This record gives sequence, structure tokens and C-alpha cells, in this order.
Amino acid sequence: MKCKKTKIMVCLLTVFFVSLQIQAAETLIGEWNMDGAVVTKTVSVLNSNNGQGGGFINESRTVIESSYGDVVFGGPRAASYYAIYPASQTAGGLGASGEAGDKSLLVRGGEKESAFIGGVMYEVESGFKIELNFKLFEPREPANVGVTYYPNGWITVPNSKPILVTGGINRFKIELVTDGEGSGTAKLNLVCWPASGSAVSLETDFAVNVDNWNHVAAWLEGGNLYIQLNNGTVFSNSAGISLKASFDPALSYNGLTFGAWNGASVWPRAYLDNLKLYSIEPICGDWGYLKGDLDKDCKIDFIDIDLFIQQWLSCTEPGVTDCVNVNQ
Ligand SMILES: [Ca+2]
Ligand SMILES: [Ca+2]
Repeated sequence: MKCKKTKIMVCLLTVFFVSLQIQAAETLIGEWNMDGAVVTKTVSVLNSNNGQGGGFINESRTVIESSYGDVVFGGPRAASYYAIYPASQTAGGLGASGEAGDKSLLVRGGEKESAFIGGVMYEVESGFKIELNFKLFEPREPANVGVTYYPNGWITVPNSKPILVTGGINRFKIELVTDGEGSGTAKLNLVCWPASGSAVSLETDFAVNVDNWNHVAAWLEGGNLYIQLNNGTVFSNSAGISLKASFDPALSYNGLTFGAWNGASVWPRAYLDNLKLYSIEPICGDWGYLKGDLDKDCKIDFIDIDLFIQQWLSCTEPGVTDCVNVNQ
């Protein structure tokens, strides 16, 4: 921000308020260490072949208990559970810390063998943050539904994008992406569906550790998407989007799902642990920007007029005398 002497107080105040805006409050919705007791319970599942509008019925399922919402084995629809390679809780020592008592969730099957936590995405209005540890599952196992595994046990179809986690119905997902060349490297792709317009995606580099535990954090704040893998580069996309709203909670699914969803033919084979979900209070940017809001502070005032006047009759037309290249 350029500050002229006469406007120094305005600038200072603006910087103050902008810094307030980017310290949006995070509210923890839940954290799941996958170490709880495994029990059989009556749980609410979708009474529909579609996640939206069909309502819910009760079904007996195996769960990992959690005070933030049980982790339910199987998909979120009625009868979406069978036991070829069902989701499961590992033995102690197979959690992200490697310590003796630490357990994790293992998903290694198709849609019906995924896992979910019901309802928690209803608490996300706009901005959110999700983080978790994951480790790709080895070794290969016999094909359980007639698929071939490439190039490692954790990919079922070349160039596929198996889903690690989805939030609600088309609200967000984090998927695993291979290089498509069989070299065994992978990256992550974050997809968000905005309130209007097409889905927006954001990828990491090929930095998934295919042999050990990884950590991913992904969030939407101020209309911008972010993803960080293993405390490396924070990739961001200033998409200026609002997260798609949830559907009617009495009729539609809005939980977190681990594994395939909606009959996808690809799925991850992975251990998951230490999941955390936060809601981030909406801040400037979550509702988009007006065209005249040149400094993107979510209001049009004299600072925008000053920026406009400073550039009056300037030009960026290539090759024309006195025009400037603002990309340099
Ligand atoms: Ca654990
Ligand atoms: Ca402004």
C-alpha cells in the first residue's frame, strides 16, 4: 500500500483494520484421533440413493466413538456397508505418532467401504479449515472388485484421483493425484464448489511421501483457497469465492466422508489420523469484491478514489510510449 504523508493516518488505520480482518476467528468443530472405542451403534444414514433431499433412516453400524461425532464405517447411504475390505481401526502403533497406543482409521475399499462422520459440515457456513495426517496403504492386496492397482497399492486406476476426504455434497474435497507415468509420486488437489460458478481447484507439488505419514492442511478464508502439504509451500488461489451453502439438514447429507463417494470407481487406500475441522468466521473477501474496490478492503471510499486518480491517464498498452508493464 502506498502512503502519502498527508494520508499517513488513513493508511495506518487501513493497515490496522486489514490486519484485524485477516485474524478471523477459528472455531474448532471437532478433532478425531481415531483412538476411541469401536462399538456397534444405531446411526443415522441416508434413506436415498442420492445425498440430497431423501431424508435419513437408522441403521446398525460399527463406529469409532468420539465426543465430536462417531466415525461410522461404511458409506453414508442406507446399506452402504459390506465386509470385503471394510473401513477399520488399526491396532495400536499404527497411528501417525507411531507410539504404542496410537491407532488410525484404515480405508481401503470402494464406496461402501469408506467411512464418514455425519452432520459436522452443517457447522461450516463459509470459511473452513481441515487438517489431517494420512499414510498411503501398502502392500497391495488382491483386487477386491476386479480392479488392478497401479503403480503402488494405493492407486486403483492410472491417472485417477482417489478422494481422501469430502465435505458435504459438492462443498469441498481433497484428492490424491498421481503423475500418470507410473513413477509412484503423488500430489494433492483441493477442490471447492462456490456458491455460484464452477468448482475451483488448487494443487500442491508432487510432495506426497508415499512411504510415510503426511500432514495436509487445507482452508478457505477471505474467499481464498490454501493448501499446505507436510509444512511445505502454502499454495494459494485468490479465487474470491464463497463456499457453497449446505442443503436442508433434515433431508440431506453434510458430513465428512473418507474414501469414494457417489459411486466413484476410484478410491484411496490409506490410513487417516488426527483429523481436525474448523469453521472460520467470514471475513472480507468471503462475499467477493465490488469492481471499484481497488485495494480490496471490502468498502469503496476515498482510498479507492485516490488509487484511481493516481493512475488517471496511465496506460499499459504494450509498445506505446510512456505506458508501463505492471507485471514487471
Ligand atoms: Ca490416532
Ligand atoms: Ca476499498
